[in-house]
Amino acid sequence: MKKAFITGITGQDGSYLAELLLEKGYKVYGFVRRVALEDEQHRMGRILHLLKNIELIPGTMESYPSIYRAVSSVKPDEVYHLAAQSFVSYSFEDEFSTLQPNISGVHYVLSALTEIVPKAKFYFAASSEMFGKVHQVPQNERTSFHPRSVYGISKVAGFDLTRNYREAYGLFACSGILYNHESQRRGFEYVTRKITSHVALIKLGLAKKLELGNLDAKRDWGHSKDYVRAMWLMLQKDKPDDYVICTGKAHSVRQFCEKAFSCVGLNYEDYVVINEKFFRPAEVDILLGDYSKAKKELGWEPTILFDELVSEMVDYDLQLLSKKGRNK
Ligand code: GDR
Repeated sequence: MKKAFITGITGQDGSYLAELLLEKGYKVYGFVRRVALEDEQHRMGRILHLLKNIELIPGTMESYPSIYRAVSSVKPDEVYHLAAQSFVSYSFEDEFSTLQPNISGVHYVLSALTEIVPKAKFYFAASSEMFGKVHQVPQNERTSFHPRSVYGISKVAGFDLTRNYREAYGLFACSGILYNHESQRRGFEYVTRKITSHVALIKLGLAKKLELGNLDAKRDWGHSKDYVRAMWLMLQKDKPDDYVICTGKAHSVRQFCEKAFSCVGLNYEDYVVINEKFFRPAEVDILLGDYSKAKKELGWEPTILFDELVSEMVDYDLQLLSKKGRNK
């Protein structure tokens, strides 16, 4: 039985990836903060249904000995490094708690693998935020990086570390340059879930308005379930490489609002209010990817596109809030 080790298993992608790997017959190990184990209902929300079938290893990404011990005890065949401070806005508020942990996290995992299981396959969650102030539209694997936040800078460093371990030490190390990917398991601070949860609140009469920042930013939004499949496919190849994973279609935050409110028969213009506090000091105006390489070499294509993604999220939030209302 193949063993997979996932950091960030309690997050959106970690939970979908764990489901996928269990379906494929893997033994799945998740590296989690000790506090997550102590506050199971709250922090494990996305993986509560999987807890019987996976093994959790407590530790911290900030400690090399902690990661070293976990890797030594599991001796994984595949490692998916998803853990990171991944909220871009927060990286402007506190640069230091994003840059250093995000970079050392990937470095520690790479180093531990090289020492303990040099034949293990490694996946790094890189990001379209590395393209930042884009040098071309659409972006592909050859487009140069120009990150616009400390978060983006940390991902460029992680990407370079991953490539360097591949080239210098022969590690099977891949980076997925993933564009924004969402789902009903997305955190509420990201713009998509903020919008869909407010659409539900407003529809049910529990809120009156939705405060947002830049409505003109454009993103290439896909579904997390599709994107975790791409992660797995990368590690099934004979040779490690880096891949752009996206849908090839961009929409603005405004269009996301328009679609989400229209799902419940409302007009976003009646509810959305601009608040300067949600603007970023340096914005990424447009991210649009080209997934031709992933299609050709991995046989990967997105199956859930914008309209379906938005309706799924709105429907889910409506159900969730209606259920909460009934249980009060
Ligand atoms: P992003 O996601 O920064 O692209 O990173 P987010 O959903 O936070 O922002 C997307 C765009 O929406 C604009 N925006 C707002 N964003 C938030 N969060 N809140 C608001 O009120 C708001 N109003 C407008 C933002 O300015 C931005 O342009 C996500 C994360 O998952 C990263 O970890 C990942 O690497 C990238 O996607 C690819």
